[in-house]
Amino acid sequence: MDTRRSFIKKSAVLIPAISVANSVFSKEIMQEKMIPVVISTWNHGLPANEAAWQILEKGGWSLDAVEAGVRVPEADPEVITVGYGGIPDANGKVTLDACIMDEKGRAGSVTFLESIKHPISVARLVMEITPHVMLSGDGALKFALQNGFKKDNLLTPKMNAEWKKWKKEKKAFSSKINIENQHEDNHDTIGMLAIDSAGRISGACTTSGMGFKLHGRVGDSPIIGAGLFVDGEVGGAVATGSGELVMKTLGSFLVVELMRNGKSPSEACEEAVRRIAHKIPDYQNHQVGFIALKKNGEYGSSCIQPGFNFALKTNAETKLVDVEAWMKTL
Ligand code: SD4
Repeated sequence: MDTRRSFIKKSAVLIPAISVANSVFSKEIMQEKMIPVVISTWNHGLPANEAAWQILEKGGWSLDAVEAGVRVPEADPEVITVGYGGIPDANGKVTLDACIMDEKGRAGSVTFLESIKHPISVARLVMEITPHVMLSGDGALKFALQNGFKKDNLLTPKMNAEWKKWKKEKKAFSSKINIENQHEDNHDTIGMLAIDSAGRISGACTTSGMGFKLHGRVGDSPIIGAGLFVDGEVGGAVATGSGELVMKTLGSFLVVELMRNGKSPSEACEEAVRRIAHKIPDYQNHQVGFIALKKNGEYGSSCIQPGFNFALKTNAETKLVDVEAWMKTL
């Protein structure tokens, strides 16, 4: 079901080495090497980054890139945690959350949206043609249909069978997720951050959320400041994992604010993980991963448990980076 853990385990090298960062020359080298850049959560980020890169390499806008990027797993029925083919909720409905944000701080979001394959594009339209940030449920669906989106059945036969099995077994709801060796395969949002060659940063986040969640549950992913935050003067961050923990600590906003105050992306992500551990008593039963990108192209990540990784693409490299778990450093 999930090939993420089959990737080699190694510590992330999160900060590209720049030895003479103060000279004009080195700044030029840095720009050339580190921008454009795209990072995204989990191994489904690899094909998503490729789609984003097609726009970035032509000098396109990072907003177009992140939208195009996350549409890849949204449309892929094999990715069971995003869009079409996502794990349904307790009522057997696939309900989707997504949001998008650009370098000017413009933001759009949809929550609890059914029957639309590309919630990220609806979120972008909310941002572009309404005075609002967030539309939810039926209202979001009506808005999408009025604006030319078409209805699809997002529940694949495979996921319908999984749901029936889940119902029959009457398994107690579990929010344990993304944890190596105890994996329930029920989360794995894609969050993506990109900086284009003009230095503009954008982010997108889209998910079917926690598998077999209560009907109506909305996670962190469509909440600006929780699942995603971008500040064009600083950088951006996205979260994945147990949304409830991220919402209670406003994780992505926190990461960006820490970077504003001088922390590196890795330090900022680690501090946000530490905040969760400090505030939430049963954090050991959960996974949360953050990825962050600074305006200069520097990137970083941290997570609670082993098993989290993110995909990176720059002019120089394309790779999947395994992230060292914060709990392992204790
Ligand atoms: C949620 N944060 O709905 C999302 C799920 C997720 O990796 O990110 N999974 O809580």
